[in-house]
Amino acid sequence: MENRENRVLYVRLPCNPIFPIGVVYLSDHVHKLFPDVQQRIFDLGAVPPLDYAKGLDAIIDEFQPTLLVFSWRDIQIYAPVGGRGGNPLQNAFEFYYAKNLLTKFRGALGGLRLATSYYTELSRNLGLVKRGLKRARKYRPEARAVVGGGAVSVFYEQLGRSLPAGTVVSVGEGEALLEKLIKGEDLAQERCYVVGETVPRDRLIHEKPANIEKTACNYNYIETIWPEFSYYLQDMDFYLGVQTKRGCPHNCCYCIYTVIEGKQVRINPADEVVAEIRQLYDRGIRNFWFTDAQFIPARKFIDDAIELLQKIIASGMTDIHWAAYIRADNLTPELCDLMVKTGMNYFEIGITSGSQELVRKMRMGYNLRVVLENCRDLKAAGYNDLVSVNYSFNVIDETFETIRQTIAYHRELERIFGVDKVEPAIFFIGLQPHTILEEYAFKNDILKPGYDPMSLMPWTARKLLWNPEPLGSFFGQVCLEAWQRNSNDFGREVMAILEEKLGCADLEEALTAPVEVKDKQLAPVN
Ligand code: B12
Ligand code: SF4
Repeated sequence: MENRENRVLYVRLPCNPIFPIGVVYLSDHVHKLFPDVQQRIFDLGAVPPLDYAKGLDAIIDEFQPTLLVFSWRDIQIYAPVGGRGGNPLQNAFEFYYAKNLLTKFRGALGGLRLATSYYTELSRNLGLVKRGLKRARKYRPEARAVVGGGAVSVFYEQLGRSLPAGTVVSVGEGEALLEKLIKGEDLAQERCYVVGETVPRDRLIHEKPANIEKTACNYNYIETIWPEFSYYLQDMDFYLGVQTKRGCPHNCCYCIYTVIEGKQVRINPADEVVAEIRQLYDRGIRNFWFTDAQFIPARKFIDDAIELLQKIIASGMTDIHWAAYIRADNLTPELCDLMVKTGMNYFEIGITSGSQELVRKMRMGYNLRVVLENCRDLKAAGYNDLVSVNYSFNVIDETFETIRQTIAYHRELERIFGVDKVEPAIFFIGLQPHTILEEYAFKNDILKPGYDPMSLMPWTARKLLWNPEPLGSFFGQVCLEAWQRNSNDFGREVMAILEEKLGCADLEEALTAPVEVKDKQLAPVN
């Protein structure tokens, strides 16, 4: 029997203004099961930094929660774009690779600024959890804190060390865990541990998430527990999150999504997804981000994507736009047509490399030839908007030849969509725990088990920001030159410099992976 005294406060910890879909879904789920439980959402993503503590105190004084659900979205900030503490990649590269001492010094200063802001954010968020719990206990001595969200799922082992005893640390989806917390049931079977009482089980993150069928989020209810909801309705350029499925069956060597969400794909029923979009549409929203790890994770989910898009058309919501991560190897002409008709106007493909040989070595399961064919279909269907192609150089076995192949591949994508429509997003992999790449780093003595994946100390960060020698310094120089030439068009500059230095392979070479007797590098870990 549920404890009717439960008062649940969801605190989304500070974050760039991305719609807090995680806490919205959790509170919706709890409400559907326990309509009498009082709930409230408080989103620090919509609060100016100076007001974090004051705002948190005020909501706790007013609401007096018994359960504080802290949602922490992101921690890791290695990105090629301006992050919260500056451009992290540029600072790191200037520090590691600049030959000019002044630039190196600038990089060191930037890196220091970045590290300071990173550690400040970390301790500030941990401080908010402690502060919130302490204050809530003034009113309700039995109050409890539970932390979860993307950042916690990735760094659950490390974060527990700095949280108050008794805090529940959750991995992955939180629906089933909150259900048990509200019922006061034993948590032993859940993907979580309790600080100071239990330790995370070995391979906890690899455990399967609960199989819960998702229904349309009830936004009529959500707006009653979240007065600041309208903040996200004001900016019409904003993409609001809607989830259409969970899970990814692939094994890409650097990716942790497949572990967080699990390999089993769980489809949210199309009618429910459309009903959810409808509620937001009726509130004026026209831009949606399908927050799935992959919108079409494999060919066998093409029919589900088709069904959803057909139902969107049938619903009459013809003036919407949407974006998503798309595995472009899983498209058909019919699906392409529907994507264009339903208003897809941005997508990201994470092929990582334009060399089929490397794509295979990274265990990504992509056939690059098929990706090109499907992109041609998409263009033929009338797609004229942006595509962001994510490349990460130097993940494994990169050579000048494979770089030339990536350039050939990229130029072909430009021929298909138009130079101005294809945005090369150059990432360097930030090594994440529990990935096949981490295993590889252990086996090759690049990292030692027990390293701190959250460390931004230069000696660790240099390894986590994956750019190993012998090509590391070469890429370092190329990137520095690209920032110097035009930091606003970094990706295209990197491609141009690489082509100037190395030339471009024949496309056919890029698409053909020589058969190897065995992939020596990466052993699967699961
Ligand atoms: C879609 C997505 C994006 C989209 C978001 C679009 C949008 N408008 O919403 C885009 C492309 C913009 C994006 C950008 C970035 N992202 Co992103 N993104 C994702 C992705 C794939 C899904 C997130 C999502 O919305 N899921 C659906 C919702 C419903 O799930 P959820 O919010 O996670 O909530 C569930 C659980 O986490 C849990 N939960 C949440 N809170 C709590 C709290 C408690 C107490 C409990 C018990 C449970 C719980 O229950 C919820 C419901 O099941 C995840 C990876 C993944 N598969 O999870 C990465 C992920 C969240 N992103 C991540 C990062 C780092 C970023 C960037 C910062 C990357 C960068 N360096 O630039 C940027 C910038 C974001 C920003 N804040 O500015 C990281 C965060 C962890 C980390 N490494 O620090 C993740 C986990 C990927 C990863 N493994 O690295 N992202
Ligand atoms: S397809 Fe995407 S989400 Fe799935 S494992 Fe690969 S990188 Fe991760």
